[in-house]
Amino acid sequence: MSEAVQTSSAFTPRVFSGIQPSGGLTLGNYLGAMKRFVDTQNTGVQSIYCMVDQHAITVWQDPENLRRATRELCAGYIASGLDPEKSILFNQSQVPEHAQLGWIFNCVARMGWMQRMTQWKDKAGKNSQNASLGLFAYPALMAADILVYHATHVPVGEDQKQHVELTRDIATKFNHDYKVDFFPIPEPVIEGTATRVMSLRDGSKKMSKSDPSDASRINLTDDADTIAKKIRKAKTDPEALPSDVEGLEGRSEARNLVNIYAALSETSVDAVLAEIGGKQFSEFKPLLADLAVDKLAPISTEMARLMEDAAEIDKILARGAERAREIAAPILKETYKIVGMVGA
Ligand code: AQP
Repeated sequence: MSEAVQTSSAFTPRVFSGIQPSGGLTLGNYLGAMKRFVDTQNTGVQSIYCMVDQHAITVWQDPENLRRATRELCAGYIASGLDPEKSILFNQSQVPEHAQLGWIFNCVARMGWMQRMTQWKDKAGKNSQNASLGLFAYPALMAADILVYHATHVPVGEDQKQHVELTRDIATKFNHDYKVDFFPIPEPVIEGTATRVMSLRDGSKKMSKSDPSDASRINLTDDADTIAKKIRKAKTDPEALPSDVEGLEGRSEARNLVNIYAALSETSVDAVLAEIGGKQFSEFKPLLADLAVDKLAPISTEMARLMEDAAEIDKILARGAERAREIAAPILKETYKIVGMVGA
């Protein structure tokens, strides 16, 4: 078991995380989440990975696209190295305990807590009156996603840290209000050099599947030429690359490309800078493009192969949902008893 998932709490270590099937997967999802899920799975700790389709519909999703994106995400998980026998892979809507516990957490979480969520502010923007109620309540459902498994560790990118902190607040308030020690207080696991992969067009913005500019991101389904072209066109500055980390200060685009290189080659930023310090971007970008193609092409080829058999993917998801329910159902039942719901 890695150091990151060791715990001193009374709860058995268990990892939960999810990704929204809200469009194509990006290099940000891969480095910030999927690659790390695979590393965690390989430590042997019980790992549960979800395609959070109920989160995805908090903003409009075309039904056919949602179906396809859910299967594609499942294919992406497997192509990245998740083994559906070792890890539990399923889509959220097929385990109703998430939404059931989510309702209880809607009654535990406070309006003020939700209003402070930066993702709500960013996504709802100035038009919050027109945003869905689901988008506002999203973090309470995310708390249920985690706590319905008594998960103790949540590997996420930097952008999800605040939501995991809210999950901790909800678990603490529930335990306090009902005078129980029922829910664990889960830890966000945010580690590595790529916890926040930035847009290739703007080093101050997160790389995101919903960014209107396709040039801002590398999609896991991009072919080698597209990857090379996007990296070639990535925004940079006119200076040569520095030889130490201090030299990246104030150079967000340069930092981003170096971080991506370090994460893909599984080495430190220091080691990368020792190798490439002094080079111009015109020399560094082809190295990065070759590395990205090398690492991502096998994933994209395997995803395409898996996508040819939708029935097989659906079978994997259905089996995963069954296994997930075996854990979630007794925890929800116990929650209902604690809350005082007759019949539980
Ligand atoms: N750019 C990123 N860098 C590092 N980690 C990232 N993650 C997403 N983008 C980056 C991590 O991927 C996991 C799943 O995220 P998600 O797809 O469920 O939601 P998101 O964070 O809102 O991702 P997107 O791409 O920005 O989706 P849209 O555009 O639909 O909102 C999380 O662990 C996240 O941290």
